[in-house]
Amino acid sequence: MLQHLSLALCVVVVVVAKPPYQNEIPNGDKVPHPCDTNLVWNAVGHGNADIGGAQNLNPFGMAFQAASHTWTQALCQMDSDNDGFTNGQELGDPQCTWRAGTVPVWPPTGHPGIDESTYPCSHAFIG
Ligand SMILES: [Ca+2]
Repeated sequence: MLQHLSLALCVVVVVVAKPPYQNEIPNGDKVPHPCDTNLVWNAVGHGNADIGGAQNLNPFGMAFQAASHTWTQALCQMDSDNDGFTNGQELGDPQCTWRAGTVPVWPPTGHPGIDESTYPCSHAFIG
């Protein structure tokens, strides 16, 4: 019984915890899942939609880390996942004018760390 309660609490913590850098990139809490745009990829810089941490960074996460976790012109203009769209275009900041604490002008159009055209959606929810 105690094990079940502990597991349940862990699940609640994972679901409730807000990724720490969501507010440091435009639309960080609205990035669509490449397999289902009704779902949000919460851990934008990571290979798993909902699990962050220092490991399992995707190409955007590595670039964001290299930029000291700051939305810079260079990071905005970079195409981290090589899908033909800049990080700014995918996150709804095509002009690279967004600053932390402001509302982005446009909604996100894709995921900056995942090439949607090659993402294996049959394994999307395994991580
Ligand atoms: Ca993408």
